[in-house]
Amino acid sequence: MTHLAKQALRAQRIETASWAYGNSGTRFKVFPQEGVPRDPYEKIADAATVHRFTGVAPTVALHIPWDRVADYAKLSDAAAELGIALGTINTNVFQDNDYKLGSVTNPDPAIRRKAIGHLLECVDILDQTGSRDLKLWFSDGTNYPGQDDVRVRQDRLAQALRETYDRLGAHQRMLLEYKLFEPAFYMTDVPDWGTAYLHCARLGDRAQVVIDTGHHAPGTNIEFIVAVLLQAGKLGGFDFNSRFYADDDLMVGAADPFQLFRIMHEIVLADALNANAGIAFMLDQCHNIEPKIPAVIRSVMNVQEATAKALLVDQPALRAAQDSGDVLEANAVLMDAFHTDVRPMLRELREDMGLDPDPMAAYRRSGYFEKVRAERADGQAAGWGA
Ligand code: PSV
Ligand code: MN
Ligand code: MN
Repeated sequence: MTHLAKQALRAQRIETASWAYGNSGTRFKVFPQEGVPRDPYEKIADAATVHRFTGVAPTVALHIPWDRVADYAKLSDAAAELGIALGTINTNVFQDNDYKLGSVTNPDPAIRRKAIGHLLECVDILDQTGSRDLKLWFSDGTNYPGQDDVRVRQDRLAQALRETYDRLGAHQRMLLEYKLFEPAFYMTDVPDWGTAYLHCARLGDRAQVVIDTGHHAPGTNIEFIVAVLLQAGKLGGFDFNSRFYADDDLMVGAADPFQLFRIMHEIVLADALNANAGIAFMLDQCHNIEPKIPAVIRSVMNVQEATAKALLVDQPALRAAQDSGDVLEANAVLMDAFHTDVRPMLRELREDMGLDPDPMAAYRRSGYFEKVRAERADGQAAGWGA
């Protein structure tokens, strides 16, 4: 591996999600786990543990109100003491009885006002945590044809986004996430990258699109969306996870490592890996049956492996094959990189970084799980929605 590729991997940053450390499940059942954090401070401690063993996950995203605390500056200080920082602030306008017919697109102006109030409150939180990004995902939509007017709802959405965007500070960004369906089953108000792009384009430079890899129809060419948004300067970041069927929120790289490689190849081609490019590489996952901290470590490693392979693509050879119309050679150049076993290189890199080459084994040996299992035996575990 070239020196430059190693440098890029060393500088890579992956943000973990606070909710990945808490209990989660499907609508059928949440299987509680031992040692799960009881509050945002303990979630941060778990995120710091992932960073300690991987060296590339120095920020953790919060979800409000799941991570509501009285003093965000204090939470930020606690994170700093553990060697990490608070990252993206995720809004939540999908878990209140008032939002049955939508939040910012609800037909009732009082409910729209309440939802916008939450978005603005989250910008206040950005100010306190020093975070850069506000991430918006709306469950808004309709279940039945005729239930509401599509264009009127788009106007309501645009107004809410405008008011929130105008409240952002100069160094803050708004990241708009789309999702094909669920919980709305007929029509979702932000169902695809085109709709998200349209709203962001109208708002201005600091509004960008987030690609959650689990939010597309089967067979969607996600790397194409990545390429197009990158070219338009409108890709703000990723919510990484894997899907077999719908929005499964499984570990990234578990279902389709080739897809993850193809996505990272587009990122590398556009030189968008480094922090200056402003792409947030976040995990949005739930570990329902597997132990949570090792699952997050595994996910971080999966992103690193896909990235390393993307960095190995022989770009001059690829370009030459493309330019000469050599279909098979172009494909072979890409596949050679994908089939390379990059794990030995990543072990070397970790050693260079002063880390254990095997983060999973190092975590297991550390005794962290046994420690928190004992410490957190009393009290209510934090969960999805808690
Ligand atoms: C919605 O499915 C989503 O992907 C959004 O990012 C939410 O904030 C998150 O899941 C909650 O887990
Ligand atoms: Mn997401
Ligand atoms: Mn999702």
